[in-house]
Amino acid sequence: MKKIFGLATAGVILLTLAGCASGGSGGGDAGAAAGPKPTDELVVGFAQVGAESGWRTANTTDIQNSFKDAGIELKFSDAQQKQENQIKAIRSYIQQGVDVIAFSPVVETGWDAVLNEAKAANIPVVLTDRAVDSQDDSLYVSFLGSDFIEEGKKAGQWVVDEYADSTDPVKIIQLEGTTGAAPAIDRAEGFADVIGADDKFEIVASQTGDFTRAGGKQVTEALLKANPDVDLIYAHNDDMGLGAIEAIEAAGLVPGEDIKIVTVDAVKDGMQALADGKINFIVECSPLLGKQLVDIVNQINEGETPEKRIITEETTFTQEQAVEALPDRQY
Ligand code: GYE
Repeated sequence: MKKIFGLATAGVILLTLAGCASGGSGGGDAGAAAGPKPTDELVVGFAQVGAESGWRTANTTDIQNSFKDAGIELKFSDAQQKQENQIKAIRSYIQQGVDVIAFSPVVETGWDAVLNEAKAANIPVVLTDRAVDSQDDSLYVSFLGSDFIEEGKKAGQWVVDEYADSTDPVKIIQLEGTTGAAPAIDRAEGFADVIGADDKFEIVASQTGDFTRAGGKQVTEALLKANPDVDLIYAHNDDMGLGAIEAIEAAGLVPGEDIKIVTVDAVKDGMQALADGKINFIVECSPLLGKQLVDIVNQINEGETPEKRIITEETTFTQEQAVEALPDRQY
């Protein structure tokens, strides 16, 4: 009985909100049809993955600052790496009738239902950082973020070059990102593609550390026991690489020498470890997506069509390059 009442109440609230949206200057298409809204009336809902890594913290800060600078209201939620929390946040943004919803999908699958709800409410959705694997690309306006396959390839290419003169087998441990997340899937794929050309490279173990430092440490501790003769660790982000450093040192070995480490991200702590010789190579993944996201929101408001795929520009760092870049590194 209570449940039925609750549902009925929710229905009334939804209807009321829908009424407001179509009656006022409106969200989504309604806004575009009526002409652009003044910037200070725009409201954007952002559903963040969590705060699992240095990258994520830098990404959150950059997005919040960029919207503040642009004078656009940003509603922000942290899903603590749980898809159900992100779905709840997106539903609440739909109910509130925001003008644009942006989110970084924690995993690739399982978004069609909620994205169809946003579409039905005429609220444009922008994907930032991570992709969804939906077949229906009308469910989002634009996808802004890195090419993770390319990042995996760059990591693989460094490994191939580093061991070019070696004929011995090269044993590799892979620390994977969050299971099912686009960067975990694609960074594994790009890396495997490149090292696969030579069968001296062998991934002896591959396990998720959930993109966290604690996860990287714990998994490395366990995997080192089973594979004491490993040559290299490929971590899908800096934080897991930093966790691996702790585990390697605790095992009485020297990170960067006894066991080489390649990571992705190039956040400050990672760059420091690279400059200190504890990491050997970092593939950059830029978390600074805020300004481009503001641009996309403005384009939508003006009734323009943003590019469907906007790829972030990024580079790579050797130990020497990290020493040079560190003093100016903002995050
Ligand atoms: O590499 C990792 C973070 O999705 C690109 O998520 C992002 C990844 C980033 O937790 O550090």
